[in-house]
Amino acid sequence: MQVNSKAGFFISLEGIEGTGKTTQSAYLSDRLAALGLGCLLTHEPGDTVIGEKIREVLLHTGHKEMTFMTELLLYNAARAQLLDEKIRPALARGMIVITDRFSDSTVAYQGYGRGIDLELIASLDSIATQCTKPDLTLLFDVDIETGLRRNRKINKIDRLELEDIAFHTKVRHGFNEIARKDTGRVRIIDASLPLEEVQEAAWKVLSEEMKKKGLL
Ligand code: Z5A
Repeated sequence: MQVNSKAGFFISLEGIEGTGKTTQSAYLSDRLAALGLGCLLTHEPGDTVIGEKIREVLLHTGHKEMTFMTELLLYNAARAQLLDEKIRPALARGMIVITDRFSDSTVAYQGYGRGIDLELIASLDSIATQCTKPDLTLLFDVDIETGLRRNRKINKIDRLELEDIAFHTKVRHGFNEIARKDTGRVRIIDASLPLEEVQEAAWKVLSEEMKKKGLL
C-alpha cells in the first residue's frame, strides 16, 4: 500500500555527498516561499531531538566498529521519528515538504554501497515509513571526485565520507539504478554545472511537476 500525501506535496533531494542537496533544498524552499507557498524543509538523518542524537552516533568518525546492520537500523529509526514528528503532520496540513535525503539514500548507501539485501531494506523501509513515499525525487548527480572535493573545501568529513572511492562509486551507481527503475518519480539533475544553472534546472523540474498537479 502506498500512502502518498493527500493534500501536501513531498519532495526528496538525493545524491552522493557534495552534489549540492543542502544548498539546493534551501534555494527551492526560498523560491516557494517567495510565491507564498508554505514549505517544511528537513533533512536526514536528524532534524528531531532523537534524530540528531542518532545522527551523532551514525556519523561519528570514531565509531569504526559499527556493523552495517546497526547502521541500517539507525537510519530507519531516525526516519520513523522524523516522519511521525514532522513530515506526516505537515503533509496532512497540506504543506509542501522538502527533505534533504530520504529512503533512496538507504537503498544507495546501505544497499548498493554496503551490500545489504535490497529486499530486506525494502521491508524495513515499509515498516519505518509506513509506505510514505515522496511524490517527486530530484537526484543530483556529479562525479565522485568533484563531490568529495567540494566537501573537503568546507572541511566536511564524517564516518561515511571516510569510505574509499570504490564505496562511493557503488553508491552513485545505486542512485542511478533507482532513477532508472522509477522514472515516474525520480528526475536526474546534472550537478556538475555551475550553481545557478543547477538551481534553475531543479526549479524547472519542480515547478513543472507542481503545475501538472495543479499546485502552482
Ligand atoms: N546516509 C546513509 O548512509 N543512509 C541514509 O539512509 C541516509 C544518509 C539518510 C549524511 O551526511 C550521511 O549519511 C551521508 C549519507 C549517509 N554520508 N555521506 N558521506 P550529511 O547529512 O552530513 O551530508 P550529505 O547529505 O552527504 O550532504 P553534504 O555532504 O552536506 O553535501 P550536499 O548537501 O550535497 O552539498 P552542499 O552542502 O549543498 O554543498 C557542498 C559544497 O559544494 C558547498 O560549499 C557548496 O557551496 C558547494 N556547491 C554546491 N553546489 C555547487 C555547484 N553546482 N558548483 C560548485 N560548488 C557547489
